[in-house]
Amino acid sequence: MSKYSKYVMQLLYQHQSNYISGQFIAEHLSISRTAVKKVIDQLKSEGCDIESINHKGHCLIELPDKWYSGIVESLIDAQAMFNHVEVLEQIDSTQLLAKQKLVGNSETFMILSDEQTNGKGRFNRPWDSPRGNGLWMSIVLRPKVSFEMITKFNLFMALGIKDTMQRFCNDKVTIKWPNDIYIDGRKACGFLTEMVANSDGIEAVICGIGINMNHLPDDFQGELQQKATSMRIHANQKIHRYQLLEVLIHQIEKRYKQFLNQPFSTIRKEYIEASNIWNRTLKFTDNGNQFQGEAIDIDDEGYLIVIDNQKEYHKLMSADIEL
Ligand code: BT5
Repeated sequence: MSKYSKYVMQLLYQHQSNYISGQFIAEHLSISRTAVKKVIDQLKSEGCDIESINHKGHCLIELPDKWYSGIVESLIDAQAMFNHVEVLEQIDSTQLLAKQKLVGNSETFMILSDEQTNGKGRFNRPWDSPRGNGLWMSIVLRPKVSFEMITKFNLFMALGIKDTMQRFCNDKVTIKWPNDIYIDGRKACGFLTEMVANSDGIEAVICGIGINMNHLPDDFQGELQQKATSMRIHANQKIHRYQLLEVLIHQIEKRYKQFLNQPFSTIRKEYIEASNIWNRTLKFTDNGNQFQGEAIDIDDEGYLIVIDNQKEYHKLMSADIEL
């Protein structure tokens, strides 16, 4: 990709639905009109819907269905939450890259990739992240809090992600404590929060979010055919990735501010109402210990209170739950 393609895309996006001339772009970027034409041709060959009319210029007719840093940066700039953003076509895992990139600096940032070849869930489980259909992203934040707060962070993020997805879906979007977002009994999103901490507190929080955005039922393979779903299936239309990203970043920012300033108790009721684990027998795995029981509450600290089949109480900070 030409080094100017980012800036040409940025200009086209900023003037979206208007025509901008090759001359205008050339002057803006201090490059020749021939160079501009080359970049525009390249973007078109990648599938971008750009209309070029003689004496009028170029117009981005529709936002592309692929991440472009020129557009993502314009969206993120407006939010001012991250120092920088990285947009990739392919990576093993945005989460692994984020963990490498946070070392030796104190920056906040976001990494998005069209595809992950080795996406990871919790406990190193695989996360299916094919090209085109998903939002695969990791964010790095630097809250000045103690490391016990990481669980609270995860609870706030869950509501932000759930609210974002609900904005686009007709069916009810719910949280499966602590790390999944469900629609109609199937998993549509998984997220995980990791951290780098020392005795003074947290150095960085790394939150990886995988949202099945535009899969059709046949796009899921193997066990996922029975277990997974996507936003599109419950929106009855294709999801515009940049609209989704914009709402998601806005929600993350809102919930992050809440996390920094409010105790979990202020969102506890909202979280309980958004959860799909109540009034049913569940299978729990907590540190290798398996039992069946019923979740009865989430307390003010964010612990899940469970009563097992032997009528014993458990207070869980994190666990695997099978619905
Ligand atoms: C999660 O783990 O649900 C957290 C997933 C986080 C993925 C994001 S994508 C961006 C960032 N980069 C990464 O490498 N990771 C993060 P867990 O609760 O362990 O769930 C994993 C299980 O979900 C797998 O064992 C499968 O059963 C199922 N699964 C895998 N891919 C899926 C998908 N695309 N949709 C629904 N379920 C999936």
